[in-house]
Amino acid sequence: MPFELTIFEKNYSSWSLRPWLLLVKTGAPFREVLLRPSDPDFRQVLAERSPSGKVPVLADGTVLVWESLAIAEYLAERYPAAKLWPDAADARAHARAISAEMHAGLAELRRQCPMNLARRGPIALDPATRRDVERFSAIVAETRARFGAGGPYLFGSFTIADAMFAPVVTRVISYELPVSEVAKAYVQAMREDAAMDRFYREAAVELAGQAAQVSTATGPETAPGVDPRDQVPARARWAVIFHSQLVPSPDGYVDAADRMVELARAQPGFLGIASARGADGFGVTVSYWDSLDAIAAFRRVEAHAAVQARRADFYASYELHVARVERTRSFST
Ligand SMILES: N[C@@H](CCC(=O)N[C@@H](CS)C(=O)NCC(=O)O)C(=O)O
Repeated sequence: MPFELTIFEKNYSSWSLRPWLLLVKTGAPFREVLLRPSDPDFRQVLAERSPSGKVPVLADGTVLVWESLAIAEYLAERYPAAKLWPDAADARAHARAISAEMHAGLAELRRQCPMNLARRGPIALDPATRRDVERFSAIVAETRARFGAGGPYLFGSFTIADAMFAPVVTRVISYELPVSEVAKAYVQAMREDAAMDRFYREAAVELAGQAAQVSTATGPETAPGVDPRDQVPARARWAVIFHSQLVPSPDGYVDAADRMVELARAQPGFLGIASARGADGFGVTVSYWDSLDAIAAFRRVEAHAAVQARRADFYASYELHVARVERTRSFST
């Protein structure tokens, strides 16, 4: 029976990327179960498939493995020939240390730069995020110098450590993060990896498929931070409608708006966003959520409150409405 790997949408799910890459590297046949937060029975299916209520989850017959590092260890044991850990004991210890550090750390980088494969463009980094980016460069430099001879990956050939850092690699690309030259070369090698490239391509296909089922707001100009490929899922249940008039040349607004969209995307229960703003500074943003709780939780996010505290710097006026989505229709050519 082939493995079954339960994951979320590839464009956004950093945790899904890691075991997916490793499964591809083993060459083992596997069936992918893709869950979308916009599916009506999403919570129920997730609860049935995952003891922790999170993805990824690997099912091997009756054996169920959740947590990405545990899945990686399981695959390394099942497929010794794939050499998912380095052979030498010192390299293996180092690989385990940096993999665990990644699994438990680099939190600010993960928070400020959520994975979004379709995104391109820099943002203003918080000091703590900058430190995480520097730590990434340092890890790559040390690991490549000590163990990297023999190939372009951290330990020469592809290992679990590369899979663990793969989502950081995508963030370096998406947010054009300032990394060292050695780290840049590593990021490029990872992006060119055949399995990684397949993940990017499949993510793009999934996004395009979503776009085909949705209705899209149009306007003279896309608001800052909103990726035009982020579309509104057909089964959204709650909408937050925000219309606003900007003050002339609001200082820092573009970064703040960009940040809000990234934060929203990282929230459980976020389904999509559509936004447009005219040259006169009047704009409408509609975000879609799976519950009122999700909207309330987003309101409580600290960074959100920080932007609200600056609202007089950005807005001459705004109105915000929370509405239930009763029906959705879509059209696309
Ligand atoms: N430590 C876990 C983290 C898994 C995780 O946070 N997964 C996210 C998706 S990328 C999730 O399932 N979130 C669902 C939720 O929080 O409702 C691992 O290594 O697998």
